[in-house]
Formats: sequence, structure tokens, C-alpha cells
Amino acid sequence: MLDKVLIANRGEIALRILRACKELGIKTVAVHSKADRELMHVRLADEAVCIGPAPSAQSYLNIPALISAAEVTDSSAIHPGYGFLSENANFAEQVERSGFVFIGPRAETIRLMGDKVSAIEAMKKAGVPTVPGSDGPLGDDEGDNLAIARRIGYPVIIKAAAGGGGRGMRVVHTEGHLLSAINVTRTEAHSSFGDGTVYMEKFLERPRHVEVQVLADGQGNAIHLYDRDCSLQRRHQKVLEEAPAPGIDPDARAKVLEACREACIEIDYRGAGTFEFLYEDGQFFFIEMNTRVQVEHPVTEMVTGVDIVREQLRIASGLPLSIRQEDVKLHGHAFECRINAEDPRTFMPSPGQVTLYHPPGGLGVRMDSHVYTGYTVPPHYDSLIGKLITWGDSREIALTRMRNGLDELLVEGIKTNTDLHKDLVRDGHFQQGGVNIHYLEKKLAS
Ligand code: MV4
Repeated sequence: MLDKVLIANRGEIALRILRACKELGIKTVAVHSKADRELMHVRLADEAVCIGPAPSAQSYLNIPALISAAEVTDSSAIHPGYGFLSENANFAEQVERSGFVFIGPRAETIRLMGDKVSAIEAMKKAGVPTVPGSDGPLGDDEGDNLAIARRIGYPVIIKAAAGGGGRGMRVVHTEGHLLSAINVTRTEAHSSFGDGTVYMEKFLERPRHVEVQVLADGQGNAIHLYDRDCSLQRRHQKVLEEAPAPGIDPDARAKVLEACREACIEIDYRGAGTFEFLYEDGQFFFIEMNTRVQVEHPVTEMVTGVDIVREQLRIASGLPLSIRQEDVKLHGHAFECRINAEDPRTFMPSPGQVTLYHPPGGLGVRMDSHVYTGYTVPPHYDSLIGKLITWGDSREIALTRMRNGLDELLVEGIKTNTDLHKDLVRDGHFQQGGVNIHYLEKKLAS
């Protein structure tokens, strides 16, 4: 097992990783910015190193500072968490070249998935269903591009190969708008990502966002941990997730889960990963793969009993997966509400001191949060202050526990989105299950 892990992140995920390390007897190093001295995991870690000033660019994104911290503490490995450098192939490469284990896939896998064109190509080759599209980058020939769109059928969407997560996309409804949309997306992609490569897909108008969690040990073993529904989002920020995704066609689902598992073996994947799909009219369409642990991983842990961060640490230690596919049983249902420090009307971040914090409790209730009474939420980072996760034998019980948990949760001194969640878990369409990616934004507009 790894001897000492440096946690290259902050907030709730840093605490989540610290807990997993402690369970496995792994020593921990917290690295933090000047604004984050009071973080809970900094207090609990065996060692703590200040890596720079508050802005992320000078601390959590500062590769030389992170590698130096790993060197001075004699760490064996670096866990990147999510966000920050977690999907930066150059970081993974430099970590490994400096003699540390990067807790994640090989740099070349991160690079393959970071380029959405190569990711889609690899997945299509591995038998994962993809969106009908250009099957590769668009060239400069206008006639060719018009022909591709005509074959696919309008509406189409133009996406930047280096984009993802909603950045660098443009929907085209009619032929007259195609060529200018390609040009604009290309120019934007070039200036935002330094890569003007774009591709085309059929635009799906009312899909759900369903994703598949996988684990692979890089020794020929891979498993899936079923699916999650993350359709409730606003401006590409997920708000409330659940596992499993409700009301999915059983045959399509069984096929896609097995296809993801096989694709991991085909591309020699290592670590935890997520296949993102759009699900519409009973069909799955792959759009992107995430090569990190995700914010919403706890809902999968609750319904499978598999500790995903523990498996990441085992895999990075060179151990095989601790479970086989046959042993992964779905049990019950789970929800996660992302609790953000934000204005409930404007959604603007609302940092400041938490004057009272009281987390909910009880059977099937989990609160993953680094917050405590007296903690000050700094203004420099994202506004996630915690995740309320509930589990139940049935979707109804898990949802009842979420309603009660939200009622118990007290966060005073700052504004939060708790009232939005209280409203959502009482929404008739949401209670029914299976709302699409536009549902929340439409509800908020009305
Ligand atoms: C799409 C799509 C419809 N059709 N692709 C947005 C984020 C990025 N991961 C991919 N996205 C989309 N790709 C096709 N062919 C609609 C979206 C999309 C979306 C996807 C998942 C979750 C929320 C979304 C919100 C708006 C658009």
C-alpha cells in the first residue's frame, strides 16, 4: 500500500480523500493556499504545507509548488481530487517523471479523453454507442461540411475538440447558419483552448444526462458501478444527482454498462472514470469521458457499497480491484444535493463566516462537508460547501430522507441554495423521475 499521499485539493473532496487514506493506514499531506489554513482536512492531516497565495493559479494549480511539496514531505503519491489539475495530462506526466504515483489514469489516457474527437473515436472503436456525427474533426471544405450536416440531419451541434463540460459549443438549426457557426466556434476554440479543432454531432433536443461509473486496475480487470442521473443542472453546473438513473430501458442499460466495462479493458484504463451519455428515446449516446473521481461519486457508493476513493488508492498501490463484477449488487436508491454558498435568487457566490452549522443525521443520511461553525468560506474558490447524500431501499424512502435531511440542515451566516433543494425534492415531475437536462432551467424561469 502507498506510504504517504499528498492531497492536491481543498474543501470537501480533500476531507473525503483524507478519510480514505486514514482507513487504509496511509499517511497524509495537506497542501493549502494562504486562504485555506483553517480547512478541516489541514487540521486532520499528518502534515500540512502552504503552497502559495489564495488565487488557485498560484496555489492549487501551481505544478512546481505541488511537486516541491511532495518532495519535501517525501510523499509517495499525489491525489488530485476533482477540478484543479485532476484532468491535466501534463501534471500527471510531471508527477510521474518526478518519481511520484499520480492517482489516476496514465497521462496518455487523460490526453486521449481530453481531446473529445479522439475520445469519441476510441469509444466508438471499443463498441460504445456514440452520437451520429462527423466522426472526426471538421475540415475547411464548406461543401463537405454542408454534406455532413445534411447526412446527420438538422439540428446539429458544433463542438470544440478541446472543450467539454459545456464550453465551446454552438447549435445550428438550419443550413443557412452552418458555415458561420463552424467559423465562430473554431475561432472561439482557438482563443479559449489554443486548439481550433471542431466536430459536429446531431443535436439531441430533450436528452437526460446519464453517466456510468467505472473502476479499472490497469491489470486487465474492469468493473462498472452502474449509472447516475445528473440531469438536474443549471448552466452546466450539476445541482442534484441520483443513482441509479430512474426509468431506463433495461436492455439498453445492460448493453451500455457492459460496453463501458469492455471499453476500459480495450483502452487499458486505470483508476476511476465516468462515461457521460445523453439518453433519449431509450438510447444511450456517449459524449465525453471524465478521468477523475467526480463530485457525485457518493450516490454510487451508497447503492453499491463500493468505496470509490479506497479503490483509487488500492489501484495506485498496484493492487488488483477488490471486487469482481458479479459481486457488485445494486441496493436501493440514493440522492445527492449539492449545497452551495450562493445567493438563492442570483446564484452569485456568497462567501463569509458560517455562524452556525448543524448537519442532518440518521439512518441513510450522509453529509460530506468540510464546514464547521465558525468556518469562513473564502471567496477565491467554487461555492460548494457540502453534499447531502441520502440512501433508502426505494427511491421514495431515499427522497423522504432527503426532504427531512434538508429540513434538519442549518447553515447560518451565509446564503445557501438549501431552499432550492427543498423545493426540488417536493417537485411533482422530479418525484416522478426522469426529467431532462432542460427541466431545472425551465422551472427557474417560470
Ligand atoms: C450535447 C447536447 C445535445 N446534443 N450534444 C453540454 C455539456 C457537454 N458535456 C455536452 N453538452 C451537451 N451536448 C448533443 N449532440 C446537449 C448538451 C447539453 C447538456 C448535456 C449534459 C448536461 C447538461 C447539458 C446542458 C445543455 C446542453
